[in-house]
Amino acid sequence: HASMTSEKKDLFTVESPNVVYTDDDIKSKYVYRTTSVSQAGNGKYVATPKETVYDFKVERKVGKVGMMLVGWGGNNGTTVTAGIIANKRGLTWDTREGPRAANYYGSVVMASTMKLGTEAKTGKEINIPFHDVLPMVHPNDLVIGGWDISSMNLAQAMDRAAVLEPTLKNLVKKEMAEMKPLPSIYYPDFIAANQGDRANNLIEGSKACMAHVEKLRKDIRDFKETNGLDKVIVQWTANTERYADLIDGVNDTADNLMKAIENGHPEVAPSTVFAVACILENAPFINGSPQNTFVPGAIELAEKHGAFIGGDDFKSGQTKMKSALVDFMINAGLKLTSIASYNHLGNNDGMNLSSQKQFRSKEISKSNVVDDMVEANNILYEPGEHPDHCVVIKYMPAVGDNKRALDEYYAEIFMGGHQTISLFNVCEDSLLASPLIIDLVLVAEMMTRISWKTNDSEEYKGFHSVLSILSYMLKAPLTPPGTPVVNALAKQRGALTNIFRACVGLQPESDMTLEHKLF
Ligand code: NAI
Ligand code: DG6
Repeated sequence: HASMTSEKKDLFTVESPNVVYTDDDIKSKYVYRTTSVSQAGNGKYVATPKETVYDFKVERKVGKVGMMLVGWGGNNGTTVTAGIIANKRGLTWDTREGPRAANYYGSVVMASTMKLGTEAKTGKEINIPFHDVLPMVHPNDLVIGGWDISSMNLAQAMDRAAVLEPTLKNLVKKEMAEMKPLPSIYYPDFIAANQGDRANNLIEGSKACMAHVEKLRKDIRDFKETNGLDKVIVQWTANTERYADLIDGVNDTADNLMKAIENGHPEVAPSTVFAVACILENAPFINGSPQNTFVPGAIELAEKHGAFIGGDDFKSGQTKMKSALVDFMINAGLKLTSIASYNHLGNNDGMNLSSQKQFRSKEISKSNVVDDMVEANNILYEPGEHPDHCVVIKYMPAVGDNKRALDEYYAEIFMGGHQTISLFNVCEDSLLASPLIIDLVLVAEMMTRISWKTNDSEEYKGFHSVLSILSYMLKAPLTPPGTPVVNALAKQRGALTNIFRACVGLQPESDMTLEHKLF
């Protein structure tokens, strides 16, 4: 159950000569074991075990953390805010099914556990909350703010979203009415024309310019100062934009992107302007929508400044299921031949996506999510062969936030037989997305306090600017340029949990359980 208080002591310590605790840090020496493969002349592979020793350092002081949402007055923004307030205050409310209490269900960090190890005496598995593996910020302690092109205060916006029970809304209404989104930048060409009516809270100007970058930077600094924050994490949970055209000389390099902003080039999206402002302000920026916010120039800018970025597009229901189910099917040796993915929804996101260019951004992020699993199995698939994959989204106002998703997975099985798996998934979209927003902030914040070095270097440094460790929460994971994208859900979770374990000098969870098999 959710705890109202965020204060707690370490749940465990690691007893090892490779792990040192000081008041400020946890330092670990970690042997990273991989397998290096080369192909011999005869076409055979040679696999060589490889060991690299890394030193990790985790800052133990969490500090005071702010979360700023772009699109704060939307369904996700209002739902996650109300959810955090409800958890902070330990609220319970009546529903037609009886009382309900605030929780963080759906958050990997707050509501899932990780195996710490095996109890010496009993051989019993000991599992601990994910949140206890490293010293992480508690969502109840986040200071929340943000921007929206709509001026509604958060209480009105929560009513407009029509996601939460009235009994719960009544309990948080007063606090939320005090919360007002900052004016934002609005370049009408990037989101659907049907959004125009709500755009009444705007910073002047309808294309990118340095004044916009500077204003957003100032907003972040002011928020930090007013609330006495140590750091701010910014997340785009605003409308899905259309893709920006990739143009040489405009958004291909960091310098060109900055020049394009100075010159007011019309192909620079609002989300990219936010990304640039955050990079320059060294505030981690995560894109929860599918558009190509991180044009090559934005990635290069982040690398230059050593600023953290992550994206793209929250992976909440249909796609999360897909990246788990396809992982299972292909790894079970079943030849998936087609996926038909249909959904309809009636919230403002659905209305925006009813416009072709914005739908296209979502179609791209929803379509590439099985590529790595297909490519990895050269028994089932010839090079270049791919299952048919069709994505349809329809706007159906009546169902509101209660998205309906229907999927048919069609596979070839033993001896030319067929298997059809049909899924029907119904739930409030924003109640799945809100915990992801929390996880993304918590993990991104954690990454600002982890550094590493190799044996032969003196200086610790941060992880790469592109935080691919966030992949589990995202449909189209952004990875450092030239590095592979992993979509398989189990592998994504493995990366997240095992990197956290490595930071306290623990081996990856191998699931071999030899202790129960060899005696
Ligand atoms: P929403 O339409 O309710 O909220 C978006 C908010 O962004 C609106 O309040 C709008 O006024 C505001 N906005 C638009 N342009 C803006 C700008 N330039 N600056 C500041 N605010 C701006 O949508 P919802 O349901 O909250 O979803 C938000 C985003 O998250 C969408 O792009 C959606 O595709 C994406 N997403 C949602 C998921 C879910 O399960 N709810 C999952 C995956 C992605
Ligand atoms: C229609 O599909 C609306 C979208 O914003 C999705 O609800 C959202 O991207 C979540 O998608 P998924 O595939 O993770 O459920």
